[in-house]
Amino acid sequence: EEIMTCSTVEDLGEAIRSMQIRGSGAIGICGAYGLYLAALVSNGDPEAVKEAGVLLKSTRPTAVNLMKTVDEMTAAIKGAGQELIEVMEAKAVEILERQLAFEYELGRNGAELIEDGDTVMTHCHSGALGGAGYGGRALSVIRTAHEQGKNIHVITCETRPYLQGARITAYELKKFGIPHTLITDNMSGFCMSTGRIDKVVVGSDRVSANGDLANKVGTYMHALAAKEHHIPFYTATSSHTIDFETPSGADIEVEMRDASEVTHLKGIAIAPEGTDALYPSFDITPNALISGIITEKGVISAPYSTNLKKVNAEADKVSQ
Ligand code: RUB
Repeated sequence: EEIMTCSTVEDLGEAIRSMQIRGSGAIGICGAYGLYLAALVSNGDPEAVKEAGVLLKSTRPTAVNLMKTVDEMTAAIKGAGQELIEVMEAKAVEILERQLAFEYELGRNGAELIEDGDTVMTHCHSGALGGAGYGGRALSVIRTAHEQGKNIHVITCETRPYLQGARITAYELKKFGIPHTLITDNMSGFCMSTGRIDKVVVGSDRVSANGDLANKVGTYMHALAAKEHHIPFYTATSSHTIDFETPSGADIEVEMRDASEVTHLKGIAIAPEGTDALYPSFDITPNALISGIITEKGVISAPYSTNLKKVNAEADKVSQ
């Protein structure tokens, strides 16, 4: 495993932009530690820390955790005085520890939905490297069910064009010793229609106030197929990823990435030169297709507008 070093906030921003660090949980943690890094390299200059927050927030627009952790760190600048470096360090550690605790809790809540013998499909990578600890969000549910002794099998989707499902999810499933099968994204309908999938659990980059879900592009298509085949479709998230400022999925900004990431694979052209291509990095799954939203506070079911608010009322401070 290669270790990458980011010595400046610019390095970190570039690492996020270029997908060296990705997944909503991981980039949220980068928001926190990025501001701590800015405090260190500027020798405790509050303006430099605020600027670092603006830079980091601009790297990827869809995942809300990054916005929230930067805001939380920025709010802590006020009143820090001479102790800015220490305050930033303590806050970043608090945010990381909270995220790990939430991942663990939501994993336990979600695992209750998984039965012995289930085959669970997931998309992209919502896993250990993402959340840094117990298993990210979707993988936390899967890993907890596996560790409870349930005999489960995972179908991981390749996730074109960045192949997170093949490169990272399959790697982590192997590491955790969880039996799995890799499919390309266009095989989920076949697998569902032939009884090969019992449940779908995906991560989330943002859940709007009405329960619409922004997650890696392809998620919507899997949710549609799951609905048609009466297969429960869950997102594993946390109260921090629920964005009450955003009324519905239509209001979520979907990051559009460079089309060359579709026309080229590791620098090799896979389409004729000049081919027009599109790369929406995420898509929106309407709440009607979601069977439940798994959080550290429990599994939330429809009607989401009402039930998510109840969770918010309980989450008196932002959580991850
Ligand atoms: C990653 C993605 C993941 C969510 C949740 O997209 O869509 O499903 O971020 O991940 P990208 P986690 O690779 O473009 O960042 O549960 O690890 O936060």
